[in-house]
Amino acid sequence: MIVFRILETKNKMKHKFSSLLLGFMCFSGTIVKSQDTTAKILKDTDHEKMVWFKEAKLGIFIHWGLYAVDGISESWSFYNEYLSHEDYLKQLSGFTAANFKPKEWAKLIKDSGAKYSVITSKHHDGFALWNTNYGHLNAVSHAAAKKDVLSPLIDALKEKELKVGIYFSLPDWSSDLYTHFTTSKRRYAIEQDPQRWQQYLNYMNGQLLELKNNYTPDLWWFDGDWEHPPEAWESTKIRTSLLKGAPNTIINSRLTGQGDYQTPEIGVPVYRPEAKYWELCMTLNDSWGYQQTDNNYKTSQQVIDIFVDCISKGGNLLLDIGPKADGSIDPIQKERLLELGSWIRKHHKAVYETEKGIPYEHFYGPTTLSKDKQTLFLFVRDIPKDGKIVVKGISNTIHRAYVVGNGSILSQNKIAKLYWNKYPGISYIDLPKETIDTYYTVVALVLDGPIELYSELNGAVEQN
Ligand code: FHN
Repeated sequence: MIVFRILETKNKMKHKFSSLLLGFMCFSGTIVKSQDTTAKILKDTDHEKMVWFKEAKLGIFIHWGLYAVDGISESWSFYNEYLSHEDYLKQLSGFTAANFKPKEWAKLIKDSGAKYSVITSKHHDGFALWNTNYGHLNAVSHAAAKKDVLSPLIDALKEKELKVGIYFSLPDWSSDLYTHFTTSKRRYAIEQDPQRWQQYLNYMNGQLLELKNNYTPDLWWFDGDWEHPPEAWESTKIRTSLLKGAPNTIINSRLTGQGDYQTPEIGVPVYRPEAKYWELCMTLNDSWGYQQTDNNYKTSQQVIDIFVDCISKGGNLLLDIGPKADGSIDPIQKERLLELGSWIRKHHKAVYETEKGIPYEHFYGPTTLSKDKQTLFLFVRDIPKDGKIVVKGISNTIHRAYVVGNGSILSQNKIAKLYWNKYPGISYIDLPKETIDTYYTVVALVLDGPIELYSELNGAVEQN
Protein backbone atom coordinates (compact mmCIF):
# COMPACT_ATOMS: atom_id res chain seq x y z
CA MET A 1 0.00 0.00 0.00
CA ILE A 2 2.69 2.44 1.03
CA VAL A 3 4.78 1.53 -2.02
CA PHE A 4 1.74 2.08 -4.20
CA ARG A 5 1.17 5.54 -2.79
CA ILE A 6 4.80 6.52 -3.15
CA LEU A 7 4.66 5.47 -6.80
CA GLU A 8 1.55 7.44 -7.33
CA THR A 9 3.14 10.51 -5.86
CA LYS A 10 6.14 10.00 -8.12
CA ASN A 11 3.89 9.79 -11.11
CA LYS A 12 2.24 13.03 -10.13
CA MET A 13 5.62 14.60 -9.66
CA LYS A 14 6.58 13.61 -13.18
CA HIS A 15 3.86 15.90 -14.46
CA LYS A 16 4.63 18.69 -12.11
CA PHE A 17 8.33 18.52 -12.59
CA SER A 18 8.48 20.93 -15.48
CA SER A 19 7.13 23.69 -13.28
CA LEU A 20 8.88 22.72 -10.10
CA LEU A 21 12.09 24.43 -9.25
CA LEU A 22 13.51 22.56 -6.35
CA GLY A 23 15.53 25.49 -5.21
CA PHE A 24 18.47 23.98 -3.43
CA MET A 25 21.15 26.51 -2.74
CA CYS A 26 24.53 25.83 -1.25
CA PHE A 27 26.11 28.38 1.01
CA SER A 28 29.52 27.55 2.45
CA GLY A 29 28.72 23.90 2.76
CA THR A 30 25.23 24.39 4.24
CA ILE A 31 22.31 23.22 2.18
CA VAL A 32 19.41 25.63 2.33
CA LYS A 33 16.18 24.54 0.70
CA SER A 34 14.12 27.45 -0.50
CA GLN A 35 10.39 27.25 0.13
CA ASP A 36 7.91 26.58 -2.69
CA THR A 37 9.86 28.66 -5.17
CA THR A 38 7.31 28.18 -7.95
CA ALA A 39 4.60 29.85 -5.98
CA LYS A 40 5.27 33.44 -6.96
CA ILE A 41 2.85 35.63 -5.13
CA LEU A 42 1.85 39.25 -5.62
CA LYS A 43 4.01 41.87 -3.99
CA ASP A 44 1.23 44.41 -3.61
CA THR A 45 -1.33 42.32 -1.74
CA ASP A 46 -3.70 44.46 0.28
CA HIS A 47 -2.80 43.66 3.91
CA GLU A 48 -6.17 44.78 5.27
CA LYS A 49 -8.00 42.03 3.43
CA MET A 50 -5.56 39.41 4.73
CA VAL A 51 -6.22 40.11 8.41
CA TRP A 52 -8.91 37.44 8.94
CA PHE A 53 -6.81 34.88 7.09
CA LYS A 54 -3.68 35.59 9.10
CA GLU A 55 -5.58 35.36 12.36
CA ALA A 56 -7.59 32.27 11.43
CA LYS A 57 -4.78 29.70 11.79
CA LEU A 58 -6.93 26.69 10.88
CA GLY A 59 -9.05 25.86 7.85
CA ILE A 60 -10.69 22.57 6.89
CA PHE A 61 -10.18 21.39 3.32
CA ILE A 62 -12.89 19.13 1.87
CA HIS A 63 -12.21 16.83 -1.09
CA TRP A 64 -15.60 15.47 -2.08
CA GLY A 65 -16.37 14.00 -5.45
CA LEU A 66 -16.96 10.91 -7.56
CA TYR A 67 -13.74 9.29 -6.41
CA ALA A 68 -15.24 8.68 -2.96
CA VAL A 69 -17.59 6.08 -4.47
CA ASP A 70 -14.93 3.45 -5.17
CA GLY A 71 -12.48 5.05 -2.76
CA ILE A 72 -9.83 5.72 -5.41
CA SER A 73 -7.50 8.64 -5.88
CA GLU A 74 -9.23 11.84 -6.92
CA SER A 75 -9.02 12.34 -10.70
CA TRP A 76 -5.46 10.97 -10.80
CA SER A 77 -6.68 7.34 -10.86
CA PHE A 78 -7.91 7.69 -14.45
CA TYR A 79 -5.32 10.27 -15.47
CA ASN A 80 -2.57 7.85 -14.42
CA GLU A 81 -4.48 5.09 -16.26
CA TYR A 82 -5.10 2.80 -13.29
CA LEU A 83 -8.62 2.50 -14.70
CA SER A 84 -10.31 3.82 -17.82
CA HIS A 85 -12.09 7.15 -17.90
CA GLU A 86 -15.26 5.27 -18.76
CA ASP A 87 -14.98 3.12 -15.64
CA TYR A 88 -14.11 6.16 -13.54
CA LEU A 89 -17.34 7.81 -14.65
CA LYS A 90 -19.35 4.74 -13.63
CA GLN A 91 -18.98 6.15 -10.13
CA LEU A 92 -21.63 8.74 -11.07
CA SER A 93 -24.30 6.19 -10.18
CA GLY A 94 -22.83 5.74 -6.70
CA PHE A 95 -22.49 9.41 -5.78
CA THR A 96 -25.78 9.55 -3.86
CA ALA A 97 -25.19 12.16 -1.15
CA ALA A 98 -28.07 10.31 0.55
CA ASN A 99 -26.75 11.00 4.06
CA PHE A 100 -25.32 14.42 3.36
CA LYS A 101 -26.03 16.72 6.30
CA PRO A 102 -24.43 20.06 5.50
CA LYS A 103 -25.30 21.58 8.88
CA GLU A 104 -23.52 18.72 10.63
CA TRP A 105 -20.47 19.21 8.42
CA ALA A 106 -20.43 22.91 9.27
CA LYS A 107 -20.80 22.16 12.98
CA LEU A 108 -17.92 19.68 12.87
CA ILE A 109 -15.75 22.23 11.09
CA LYS A 110 -16.64 24.90 13.62
CA ASP A 111 -15.94 22.48 16.49
CA SER A 112 -12.51 21.68 15.04
CA GLY A 113 -11.51 25.26 15.81
CA ALA A 114 -11.30 26.18 12.13
CA LYS A 115 -12.29 29.65 11.00
CA TYR A 116 -12.69 28.77 7.33
CA SER A 117 -13.28 25.87 5.02
CA VAL A 118 -12.31 25.19 1.42
CA ILE A 119 -14.48 22.82 -0.63
CA THR A 120 -13.63 21.24 -3.98
CA SER A 121 -16.32 22.69 -6.24
CA LYS A 122 -14.63 20.85 -9.11
CA HIS A 123 -11.50 18.69 -9.11
CA HIS A 124 -9.32 17.84 -12.16
CA ASP A 125 -11.93 15.24 -13.25
CA GLY A 126 -14.33 18.09 -14.05
CA PHE A 127 -17.18 16.84 -11.84
CA ALA A 128 -19.01 19.93 -10.57
CA LEU A 129 -20.83 19.83 -7.25
CA TRP A 130 -23.20 22.66 -8.17
CA ASN A 131 -25.91 23.15 -10.76
CA THR A 132 -23.71 24.53 -13.49
CA ASN A 133 -24.95 25.53 -16.92
CA TYR A 134 -21.56 24.66 -18.38
CA GLY A 135 -20.04 21.31 -19.28
CA HIS A 136 -21.42 17.81 -19.06
CA LEU A 137 -20.57 16.59 -15.61
CA ASN A 138 -22.31 17.71 -12.46
CA ALA A 139 -24.00 16.39 -9.33
CA VAL A 140 -27.46 17.56 -10.38
CA SER A 141 -27.81 16.24 -13.94
CA HIS A 142 -25.35 13.38 -14.05
CA ALA A 143 -24.96 11.79 -10.61
CA ALA A 144 -27.28 9.70 -8.47
CA ALA A 145 -27.48 12.61 -6.02
CA LYS A 146 -29.56 14.60 -8.51
CA LYS A 147 -29.04 17.69 -6.42
CA ASP A 148 -26.78 20.64 -5.95
CA VAL A 149 -24.62 19.73 -2.94
CA LEU A 150 -22.45 22.83 -2.94
CA SER A 151 -25.11 25.48 -2.20
CA PRO A 152 -26.45 23.93 1.03
CA LEU A 153 -22.92 23.43 2.34
CA ILE A 154 -21.93 27.01 1.64
CA ASP A 155 -25.15 28.24 3.31
CA ALA A 156 -24.39 26.10 6.36
CA LEU A 157 -20.80 27.36 6.58
CA LYS A 158 -21.99 30.96 6.38
CA GLU A 159 -24.62 30.29 9.04
CA LYS A 160 -21.81 29.15 11.36
CA GLU A 161 -19.87 32.30 10.50
CA LEU A 162 -17.10 30.37 8.84
CA LYS A 163 -15.29 31.97 5.91
CA VAL A 164 -15.89 30.19 2.63
CA GLY A 165 -13.15 29.08 0.26
CA ILE A 166 -13.86 27.55 -3.15
CA TYR A 167 -11.38 25.09 -4.62
CA PHE A 168 -11.44 25.12 -8.42
CA SER A 169 -9.27 23.05 -10.73
CA LEU A 170 -8.07 24.99 -13.75
CA PRO A 171 -7.61 21.74 -15.73
CA ASP A 172 -10.66 19.65 -16.58
CA TRP A 173 -9.41 16.32 -17.86
CA SER A 174 -12.91 15.15 -18.79
CA SER A 175 -13.71 18.07 -21.06
CA ASP A 176 -13.22 17.57 -24.80
CA LEU A 177 -12.22 21.20 -24.96
CA TYR A 178 -9.24 20.65 -22.66
CA THR A 179 -5.73 19.76 -23.82
CA HIS A 180 -4.81 16.93 -21.41
CA PHE A 181 -6.78 13.71 -21.04
CA THR A 182 -4.52 11.11 -19.45
CA THR A 183 -0.83 10.74 -18.79
CA SER A 184 -0.29 9.27 -22.27
CA LYS A 185 -3.04 11.10 -24.17
CA ARG A 186 -3.17 14.74 -25.12
CA ARG A 187 -6.18 15.95 -27.08
CA TYR A 188 -4.30 18.79 -28.74
CA ALA A 189 -1.68 21.47 -28.15
CA ILE A 190 -2.83 25.06 -27.66
CA GLU A 191 -0.67 26.33 -30.56
CA GLN A 192 -2.32 23.83 -32.89
CA ASP A 193 -5.86 24.80 -32.02
CA PRO A 194 -6.07 28.17 -30.25
CA GLN A 195 -9.79 28.42 -30.97
CA ARG A 196 -10.53 25.22 -29.11
CA TRP A 197 -8.45 26.51 -26.18
CA GLN A 198 -10.45 29.75 -26.24
CA GLN A 199 -13.64 27.69 -26.03
CA TYR A 200 -12.19 25.93 -23.00
CA LEU A 201 -11.37 29.27 -21.37
CA ASN A 202 -14.93 30.48 -22.02
CA TYR A 203 -16.30 27.35 -20.38
CA MET A 204 -13.93 27.65 -17.41
CA ASN A 205 -14.56 31.37 -16.92
CA GLY A 206 -18.30 30.78 -17.27
CA GLN A 207 -18.15 28.39 -14.33
CA LEU A 208 -16.01 30.76 -12.31
CA LEU A 209 -18.53 33.55 -12.78
CA GLU A 210 -21.37 31.24 -11.75
CA LEU A 211 -19.49 30.38 -8.57
CA LYS A 212 -18.67 34.02 -7.90
CA ASN A 213 -22.26 35.18 -8.42
CA ASN A 214 -23.84 32.30 -6.52
CA TYR A 215 -21.58 32.20 -3.50
CA THR A 216 -19.41 35.34 -3.23
CA PRO A 217 -16.59 33.29 -1.66
CA ASP A 218 -14.08 34.83 0.73
CA LEU A 219 -11.25 32.86 -0.87
CA TRP A 220 -10.46 31.18 -4.19
CA TRP A 221 -8.28 28.09 -3.99
CA PHE A 222 -6.99 27.34 -7.47
CA ASP A 223 -5.19 24.15 -8.39
CA GLY A 224 -3.55 22.53 -11.42
CA ASP A 225 -1.85 25.61 -12.83
CA TRP A 226 1.28 23.60 -13.61
CA GLU A 227 -0.23 22.27 -16.85
CA HIS A 228 0.01 25.60 -18.68
CA PRO A 229 1.84 28.90 -18.27
CA PRO A 230 -0.01 31.85 -16.72
CA GLU A 231 -0.39 33.53 -20.14
CA ALA A 232 -2.34 30.53 -21.42
CA TRP A 233 -4.64 30.52 -18.40
CA GLU A 234 -4.92 34.30 -18.72
CA SER A 235 -4.47 34.40 -14.98
CA THR A 236 -4.30 38.21 -14.77
CA LYS A 237 -7.72 38.41 -16.43
CA ILE A 238 -9.12 35.78 -14.08
CA ARG A 239 -7.94 37.70 -11.03
CA THR A 240 -9.35 40.98 -12.33
CA SER A 241 -12.69 39.42 -13.11
CA LEU A 242 -12.98 37.64 -9.75
CA LEU A 243 -12.04 40.73 -7.76
CA LYS A 244 -14.40 43.02 -9.67
CA GLY A 245 -16.99 44.13 -7.11
CA ALA A 246 -15.36 41.79 -4.56
CA PRO A 247 -11.93 43.36 -3.95
CA ASN A 248 -11.45 41.69 -0.57
CA THR A 249 -11.50 38.18 -1.90
CA ILE A 250 -8.28 36.28 -1.28
CA ILE A 251 -6.62 34.14 -3.96
CA ASN A 252 -4.11 31.34 -3.32
CA SER A 253 -0.79 31.10 -5.15
CA ARG A 254 -1.90 28.53 -7.71
CA LEU A 255 -3.26 31.11 -10.10
CA THR A 256 0.35 31.53 -11.04
CA GLY A 257 1.72 34.93 -10.13
CA GLN A 258 -1.69 36.25 -9.10
CA GLY A 259 -2.00 34.85 -5.61
CA ASP A 260 -2.02 36.54 -2.23
CA TYR A 261 -0.43 33.75 -0.24
CA GLN A 262 1.77 30.69 -0.60
CA THR A 263 0.40 27.16 -0.51
CA PRO A 264 2.99 24.51 0.35
CA GLU A 265 1.47 21.04 0.25
CA ILE A 266 2.08 18.05 2.59
CA GLY A 267 5.68 19.08 3.35
CA VAL A 268 5.64 20.96 6.61
CA PRO A 269 8.05 23.86 6.08
CA VAL A 270 11.27 23.11 7.93
CA TYR A 271 12.28 26.75 7.84
CA ARG A 272 9.91 29.63 8.34
CA PRO A 273 8.65 30.60 4.86
CA GLU A 274 9.58 34.07 3.75
CA ALA A 275 6.10 34.88 2.52
CA LYS A 276 4.05 37.06 4.85
CA TYR A 277 1.01 34.84 4.35
CA TRP A 278 1.08 31.09 3.85
CA GLU A 279 -0.98 27.99 4.43
CA LEU A 280 0.08 24.36 4.49
CA CYS A 281 -2.48 21.93 3.09
CA MET A 282 -2.27 18.50 4.64
CA THR A 283 -4.10 15.18 4.53
CA LEU A 284 -5.30 13.34 7.64
CA ASN A 285 -4.13 10.02 6.19
CA ASP A 286 -2.31 9.79 2.83
CA SER A 287 -5.31 10.63 0.64
CA TRP A 288 -7.21 13.80 -0.16
CA GLY A 289 -10.50 12.08 -0.98
CA TYR A 290 -12.10 9.20 0.90
CA GLN A 291 -10.20 5.92 0.41
CA GLN A 292 -11.36 3.07 2.62
CA THR A 293 -8.06 1.21 2.15
CA ASP A 294 -5.99 4.07 3.50
CA ASN A 295 -5.77 3.71 7.25
CA ASN A 296 -2.50 5.52 7.64
CA TYR A 297 -4.12 8.21 9.74
CA LYS A 298 -1.99 10.67 11.64
CA THR A 299 -2.56 10.47 15.37
CA SER A 300 -4.11 13.44 17.16
CA GLN A 301 -0.67 14.18 18.60
CA GLN A 302 0.77 14.29 15.07
CA VAL A 303 -2.03 16.51 13.79
CA ILE A 304 -1.44 18.91 16.67
CA ASP A 305 2.34 18.72 16.10
CA ILE A 306 1.82 19.88 12.53
CA PHE A 307 -0.65 22.56 13.54
CA VAL A 308 1.65 23.98 16.22
CA ASP A 309 4.57 23.89 13.80
CA CYS A 310 2.58 25.95 11.27
CA ILE A 311 1.30 28.59 13.67
CA SER A 312 4.68 29.01 15.35
CA LYS A 313 6.07 29.83 11.90
CA GLY A 314 3.32 32.34 11.22
CA GLY A 315 1.25 30.17 8.88
CA ASN A 316 -2.13 28.44 8.69
CA LEU A 317 -2.96 24.76 8.45
CA LEU A 318 -5.58 23.68 5.91
CA LEU A 319 -6.40 20.21 7.17
CA ASP A 320 -8.18 17.90 4.75
CA ILE A 321 -11.14 15.56 5.20
CA GLY A 322 -12.59 13.28 2.53
CA PRO A 323 -16.29 12.57 3.08
CA LYS A 324 -17.83 9.35 1.71
CA ALA A 325 -19.99 9.33 -1.40
CA ASP A 326 -23.20 9.24 0.65
CA GLY A 327 -22.09 12.39 2.48
CA SER A 328 -21.20 10.73 5.77
CA ILE A 329 -17.83 11.39 7.37
CA ASP A 330 -15.57 8.63 8.63
CA PRO A 331 -15.56 8.47 12.47
CA ILE A 332 -11.74 8.66 12.60
CA GLN A 333 -11.77 11.89 10.60
CA LYS A 334 -14.44 13.32 12.89
CA GLU A 335 -12.53 12.26 15.96
CA ARG A 336 -9.29 13.91 14.79
CA LEU A 337 -11.08 17.19 14.11
CA LEU A 338 -12.86 17.20 17.46
CA GLU A 339 -9.71 16.36 19.39
CA LEU A 340 -7.86 19.18 17.66
CA GLY A 341 -10.80 21.48 18.40
CA SER A 342 -10.85 20.75 22.10
CA TRP A 343 -7.08 21.33 22.38
CA ILE A 344 -7.43 24.61 20.49
CA ARG A 345 -10.36 25.76 22.63
CA LYS A 346 -8.31 25.25 25.79
CA HIS A 347 -5.36 27.12 24.29
CA HIS A 348 -7.16 29.64 22.09
CA LYS A 349 -5.21 32.59 23.53
CA ALA A 350 -1.96 31.10 22.27
CA VAL A 351 -3.42 30.25 18.87
CA TYR A 352 -5.73 32.79 17.25
CA GLU A 353 -4.58 36.28 16.41
CA THR A 354 -1.01 35.45 17.32
CA GLU A 355 2.21 36.14 15.46
CA LYS A 356 5.06 33.80 14.60
CA GLY A 357 7.24 32.95 17.57
CA ILE A 358 10.90 33.45 18.44
CA PRO A 359 13.92 31.50 17.11
CA TYR A 360 14.67 28.09 18.60
CA GLU A 361 17.92 29.47 20.06
CA HIS A 362 15.82 31.06 22.79
CA PHE A 363 13.54 28.11 23.63
CA TYR A 364 13.71 24.39 22.88
CA GLY A 365 10.40 24.30 21.06
CA PRO A 366 7.75 26.18 19.11
CA THR A 367 6.40 29.52 20.30
CA THR A 368 3.89 32.19 19.31
CA LEU A 369 3.61 35.84 20.33
CA SER A 370 0.54 37.89 21.20
CA LYS A 371 -0.25 40.68 18.75
CA ASP A 372 1.29 43.31 21.05
CA LYS A 373 4.35 41.03 21.44
CA GLN A 374 4.12 41.32 25.21
CA THR A 375 3.11 37.72 25.85
CA LEU A 376 5.25 34.86 24.69
CA PHE A 377 3.56 31.44 24.44
CA LEU A 378 5.82 28.41 24.86
CA PHE A 379 4.55 25.09 23.50
CA VAL A 380 5.87 22.21 25.59
CA ARG A 381 5.48 18.85 23.87
CA ASP A 382 7.46 16.54 26.13
CA ILE A 383 7.49 16.36 29.89
CA PRO A 384 10.76 17.95 31.06
CA LYS A 385 12.74 15.42 33.08
CA ASP A 386 13.61 17.88 35.84
CA GLY A 387 10.17 19.53 35.66
CA LYS A 388 11.64 22.76 34.31
CA ILE A 389 11.52 24.57 31.01
CA VAL A 390 14.31 26.85 29.89
CA VAL A 391 14.20 30.28 28.24
CA LYS A 392 17.35 32.06 27.12
CA GLY A 393 18.31 35.48 25.82
CA ILE A 394 15.14 37.39 26.60
CA SER A 395 15.99 40.88 27.83
CA ASN A 396 12.56 41.61 29.28
CA THR A 397 11.50 41.06 32.84
CA ILE A 398 9.07 38.15 32.99
CA HIS A 399 6.27 39.55 35.12
CA ARG A 400 4.42 36.27 35.30
CA ALA A 401 4.51 32.74 33.91
CA TYR A 402 1.25 30.78 33.84
CA VAL A 403 -0.22 27.68 32.20
CA VAL A 404 -2.69 28.59 29.45
CA GLY A 405 -6.14 27.05 29.88
CA ASN A 406 -5.24 25.93 33.38
CA GLY A 407 -4.25 29.16 35.11
CA SER A 408 -1.53 27.82 37.43
CA ILE A 409 1.09 30.47 38.11
CA LEU A 410 4.59 29.07 37.77
CA SER A 411 7.69 29.89 39.74
CA GLN A 412 10.90 30.81 37.97
CA ASN A 413 14.52 31.36 38.78
CA LYS A 414 17.38 32.81 36.82
CA ILE A 415 20.98 31.71 36.51
CA ALA A 416 24.06 33.26 34.91
CA LYS A 417 22.86 36.82 35.35
CA LEU A 418 25.43 39.48 36.21
CA TYR A 419 23.83 42.59 37.62
CA TRP A 420 26.19 44.95 35.81
CA ASN A 421 25.90 43.79 32.21
CA LYS A 422 23.03 43.35 29.79
CA TYR A 423 23.21 39.60 29.32
CA PRO A 424 19.75 38.51 30.45
CA GLY A 425 20.70 35.13 31.94
CA ILE A 426 18.86 31.82 31.66
CA SER A 427 15.38 31.42 33.14
CA TYR A 428 14.18 28.09 34.51
CA ILE A 429 10.42 27.84 34.89
CA ASP A 430 8.84 25.09 36.99
CA LEU A 431 6.17 23.07 35.27
CA PRO A 432 4.37 20.83 37.77
CA LYS A 433 3.19 17.43 36.50
CA GLU A 434 -0.45 18.25 37.29
CA THR A 435 -0.45 21.00 34.69
CA ILE A 436 0.76 18.80 31.80
CA ASP A 437 -1.66 18.54 28.84
CA THR A 438 -2.12 15.34 26.82
CA TYR A 439 -0.70 16.99 23.71
CA TYR A 440 1.04 20.32 24.31
CA THR A 441 1.13 22.27 27.54
CA VAL A 442 1.28 25.97 26.79
CA VAL A 443 3.08 28.35 29.12
CA ALA A 444 2.46 32.08 28.78
CA LEU A 445 5.21 34.49 29.76
CA VAL A 446 3.83 37.94 30.47
CA LEU A 447 6.60 40.42 29.71
CA ASP A 448 7.20 44.00 30.80
CA GLY A 449 6.91 45.23 27.21
CA PRO A 450 7.26 44.03 23.62
CA ILE A 451 9.72 41.16 23.52
CA GLU A 452 13.39 42.05 23.17
CA LEU A 453 15.76 39.29 22.14
CA TYR A 454 19.36 39.51 23.25
CA SER A 455 21.91 38.44 20.68
CA GLU A 456 25.26 39.84 21.77
CA LEU A 457 28.32 37.67 22.25
CA ASN A 458 29.53 38.38 25.75
CA GLY A 459 33.20 39.16 26.21
CA ALA A 460 35.44 38.93 29.22
CA VAL A 461 34.07 39.55 32.69
CA GLU A 462 35.76 42.86 33.45
CA GLN A 463 34.23 43.53 36.82
CA ASN A 464 33.14 41.38 39.74
O1 FHN B 1 -3.64 17.17 -7.76
C1 FHN B 1 -4.17 17.78 -6.63
C2 FHN B 1 -4.49 16.80 -5.56
O2 FHN B 1 -5.35 15.83 -6.03
C3 FHN B 1 -5.09 17.55 -4.40
O3 FHN B 1 -6.28 18.18 -4.78
C4 FHN B 1 -4.12 18.58 -3.91
C5 FHN B 1 -4.57 19.44 -2.79
O4 FHN B 1 -3.70 20.48 -2.58
N1 FHN B 1 -3.74 19.50 -4.98
C6 FHN B 1 -3.30 18.90 -6.19
C7 FHN B 1 -1.88 18.74 -6.33
O5 FHN B 1 -1.14 19.84 -5.97
